[in-house]
This record gives sequence, C-alpha cells and structure tokens, in this order.
Amino acid sequence: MNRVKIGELKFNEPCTIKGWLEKIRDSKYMMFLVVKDITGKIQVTIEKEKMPKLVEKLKGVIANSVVSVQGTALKSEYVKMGGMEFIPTDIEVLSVAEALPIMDDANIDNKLDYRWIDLRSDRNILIFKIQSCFTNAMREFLVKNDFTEIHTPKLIGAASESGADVFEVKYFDKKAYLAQSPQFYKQMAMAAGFERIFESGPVFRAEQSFTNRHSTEFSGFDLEFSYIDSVEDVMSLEEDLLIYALQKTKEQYGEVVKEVFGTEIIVPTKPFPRMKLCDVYKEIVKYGYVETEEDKLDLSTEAEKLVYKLAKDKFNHEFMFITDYPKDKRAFYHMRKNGIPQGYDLIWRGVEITTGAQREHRYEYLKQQADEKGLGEDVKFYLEFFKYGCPPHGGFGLGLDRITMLLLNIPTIKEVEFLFRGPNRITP
Ligand code: AMO
Repeated sequence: MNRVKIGELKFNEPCTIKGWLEKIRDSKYMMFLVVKDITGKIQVTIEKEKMPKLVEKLKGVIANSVVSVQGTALKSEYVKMGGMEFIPTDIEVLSVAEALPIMDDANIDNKLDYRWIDLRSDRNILIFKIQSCFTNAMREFLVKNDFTEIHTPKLIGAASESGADVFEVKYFDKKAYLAQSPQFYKQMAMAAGFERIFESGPVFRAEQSFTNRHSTEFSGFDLEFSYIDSVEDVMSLEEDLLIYALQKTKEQYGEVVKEVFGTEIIVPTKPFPRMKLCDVYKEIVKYGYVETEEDKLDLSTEAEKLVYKLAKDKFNHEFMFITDYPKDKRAFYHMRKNGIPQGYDLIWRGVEITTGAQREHRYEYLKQQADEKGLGEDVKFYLEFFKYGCPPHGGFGLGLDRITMLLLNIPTIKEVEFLFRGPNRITP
C-alpha cells in the first residue's frame, strides 16, 4: 500500500498519500487541492496541461471526497503549509462526497444530526485528542500507583444508588436497569480484596435535565481504594491525580489549547482549598447571593458558579472541595462521623466535577443508613458485600465530559461528547 501519513512525508520520496479533499481551487492552468489526514495537510499541485488524465478524474469531484494520491513531496517556497507541496503522478477518488448538509455556522443541534461531519474539523478532532491525553495521563498515574483497571457490568438487576434516575430495560422476561454509577461494584472490588481499582466507562442517568452540563449518558472515571484513614486520603489522591493529568496535558497541548480555544491550562497547587457547605453560603451572600431553604442541603447552580469566584478571590485557586453536606442529601453509603457524611463535591471553574467519600464499610451501620433512606430490597445484594469482611475504603467519580468542557472553555457538554445523549436526543 505504501501509504505515508501526511505529517510524516519526506522530500523527494515517491509514495501514496490518502485523505480528505479539504479544498479544491481550480484555475485556468492550475488545480490546487488540499488533502488532509489525521496527521496534517498538504497542497497537491496539478499543472493541468501536463496532467490531463488527473483533471479528467477529478471532474465533478467536490471537497470532502476521499482520495488516494501517488506522487512526490517537494520543497516549495510558495506554499505556506510547511514549505512543501505534493506533485502527483496519479489520483484515485476513493469516495465521492455530496454537498455537505451543514455549514460551519450551523447551531449545535443541527450539527449533531450530522455529527460525523461536524467532527471532521481540526478543532473538534483536537477536543478528543486532548481528552484522550488527559485520560491516558490519569491511567498512567493510577497504574504507577498500583491501581488495577476493572470493567463492571452496566446491565444490573436492581436500581443502584436511588431508583429515581434510572433507565429501565427489558431483560428477557424480566426488568433490568442501566447502571447509574459503578459505585456498588467498585466497592465490591474492595470486599474482594483488590485494594485499588479504577474504571472508565459509560454512566446512565434518566434525568430530564436541559443544562449545558447534563447528559443522559456520560463517561465516568471512577476509582476506589482500601485502607484509608479518612476522607482526607481520598481528596489528597484526587489532588495528585488531577495535578498529574493537567501537567501532562499542558505539556503536550498547552500551546495549542491557548491558540485554538483561547484558554490556559492551569496546573493547580496542592492542597486545593476546602470549605464546609454552610461556610460557602456565608461567603457568597457577600457577593449578593440570596440564600434559600433548599440551599441548606446542596449547592445550587448559581452557588456553584460563585464558588469559582470565591476560590479565586479567597485562595487564588481554580478548585474547591465542598464538605460537610447534610445527610439528607448524601448517599446512604457515605460514612458518617458525628452524623456528618464524610464526603465532598469538587467544584472546578464553577461546575461540579466529582463526588467522593469515605464509605461506610461496617455492615450494621450501612444497613441502618440504607433502611433510614427506605432503600430495603434494592440494596440487599450490595449489603451482602460487607458481611464477610471488608477493609475501610473510599473513592470518587469524575465526570470526564465536564472536565473536557471546562478544560477547553467550551460552553456545552454537547460539543465534547462524541455523541451527545439527552432527553430529546438519541440519534444518530
Ligand atoms: P455523582 O452522581 O456526583 O456521583 O457523579 C459523579 C460525577 O459525574 C458527573 N455527572 C454528570 N456528567 C454529565 N451529565 C450528568 N447527568 C452527570 N451527572 C453526574 C459529575 C459528577 O460529579 N457514585 C458517586 C461517585 C462516588 O462517590 O464515587 C456518583 O455517581 O462530574
């Protein structure tokens, strides 16, 4: 096949390049094509008089067709693209494109109808390269720190966590559900003696949310580890993990992120600031926030945004751990000390990216907390995990799509998911 990727072309060596026809410029004597593959772009220059056969082959062919071009890359002072042009000896049109159904300035919902075309842009492909770099860095960090990657089932027999936001599916003659979180199974791994695990996988939420940060299926990055002393160990690990991944991503893509997305990757310092929920409200009322009864239980969207301002003003930091939520709003499996759940949310640039906690690993307490929330039968199988010995443990779940969106300062999660899923969107 002898295909050479455009980014790896060498001068004066005959070869074949394959890619998209990004542009075609046809003038009286010359034809200029821009051919692009995942590694780069090159101008293919055709002198029409010398190459009538090629001109014939390209008749009626428009941009976005896919071609294979044989020829040689030569130095050229006139061409901007790396001072290189490609002089063809032959061209084969591998796929003929029709005129595109969407323009660059179409709105995001129209673009999603034709997502495979929308994704072809340099900017959009870059989003996924950067996300991949970030996830690989997290993997690298965790593997170095003795974590094992596992894959837990997404089809489950009982609604996890709470029954409310769960998708029900037909499972032969029974009902099954799509996992809202790997929570129960990552804890099962602790009861099985794995000590340190992580998982990256789909998470399903049957939520009728129409915000810029919610989707019904998203990519979760979860981990769990044993023999912790307190929730502080969990927060500390998350700090190290994020610092490592942001550092690696900055090294590889920092400049390009500035150029294309107009934003800076800031590697945070340790420790990240921590504040109790009630103290956050005491501070943000100073920004004019009007506190409601509901706020006693959780952070409102508006309050999350102000937490970013607070983190910057008070701590010169982009992240903030919020702790000491009341037990009514927190999952039953969070360990409680003096009645206070030992969990946290991590807010970055005004958006919650993580929930984490030390878990209750003692069967009797856990059962009592589950009963108190009226969970009974649904969590019976889960409670069994704690009957036959289980080390103290904790962990957290990161929303990968949200992280990508915040990292690149992109206004909506729809743009950073490969294919967004929302209450009104389940195709293509
Ligand atoms: P939680 O429900 O907070 O915690 O989810 C973890 C993280 O997942 C992201 N997230 C979402 N992203 C996009 N669309 C959504 N609808 C959505 N919902 C949540 C957020 C959130 O912080 N089992 C616990 C985690 C744990 O304690 O380990 C859990 O699932 O970034």
